[in-house]
Amino acid sequence: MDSRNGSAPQIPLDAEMESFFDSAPPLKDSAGITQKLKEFIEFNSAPPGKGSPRRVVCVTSGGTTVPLEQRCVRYIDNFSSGHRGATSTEYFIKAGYAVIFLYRRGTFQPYCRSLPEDPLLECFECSDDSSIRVRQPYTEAVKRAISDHHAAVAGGHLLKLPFTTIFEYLQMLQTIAMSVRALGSHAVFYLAAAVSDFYVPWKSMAEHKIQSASGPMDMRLVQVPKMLSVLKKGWVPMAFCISFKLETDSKILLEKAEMALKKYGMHMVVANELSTRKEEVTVVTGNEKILVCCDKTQPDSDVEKPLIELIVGRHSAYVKDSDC
Ligand code: 9Z3
Repeated sequence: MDSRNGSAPQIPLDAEMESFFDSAPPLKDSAGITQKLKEFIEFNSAPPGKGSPRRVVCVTSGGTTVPLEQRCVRYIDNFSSGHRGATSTEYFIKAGYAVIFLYRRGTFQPYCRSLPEDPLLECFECSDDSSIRVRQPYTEAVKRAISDHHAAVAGGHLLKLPFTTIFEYLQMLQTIAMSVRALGSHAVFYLAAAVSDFYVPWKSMAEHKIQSASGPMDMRLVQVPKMLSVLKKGWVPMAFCISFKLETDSKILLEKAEMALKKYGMHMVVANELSTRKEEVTVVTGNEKILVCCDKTQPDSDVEKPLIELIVGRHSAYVKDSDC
């Protein structure tokens, strides 16, 4: 276990993972993040209205970057918009969960779906008395976004933690795992972020901007250690874990998802294809393959609504089983 996580229990990492964490640049404001998590979990374990404790889900969202230089000018990125994570967060909160939203800076945010992406300023206008007004077609959408977002954040049910690089992502995921570990089966990991498979180890990375004058460049990328197994088998053995499998070739998708389920000990793997990911996914469990689709007869329907309903049902059954 990395000493940067202070009082967390000592959990052995495999050699690859250990070398990843040892060589990673220290996470900025690690103590502040740990403190925010502690307060968030305490608050949701004993809500002020004395209702029952909320279940906690960590939703990861957006893609990780792989820096090519320590003083980073260039990096490798991926396509993920963060739409899946942001939308799923809204449904988890609606279902009564407290959400730790671990998201890539600049990607989609919960409750902003119905606002214009570009430019957001489109929604507003200055009136004659120099106050700012929401323009007519957007009034309802902006009101709803503000009040839902405020209810979630100010109500203490949504904690947003941003990352950019693969180093930050894995260190933060570990910190979150250690923070929710004591919740046992009441904790859920919903790993929708598109995580880089390869990275440049910090120690072998150029410090300064790579120069082009010397012609073509050779660069060795090392495989990112498979944190799914460490997460499930080491950090949070009792948590309910859902990972995602993305492919562009439908012929190998389900086979790969089944392999991930077994290899990493996930409870569910959500299989999706790049081009149809917004319309349908297949949820792979130990003995089922469940096709989940958006309702194409409804104008604003999305696949996350039935997906989160399915997950919440399965998680409830898991909690019941674990409590017996
Ligand atoms: C997913 O498969 C997500 O569903 C998407 C969502 C990234 C496709 P968007 O952010 O897209 O809404 O634009 N996430 C996981 C992708 C991934 O990296 N999976 C790894 C793999 O396939 C396992 S952790 O090997």
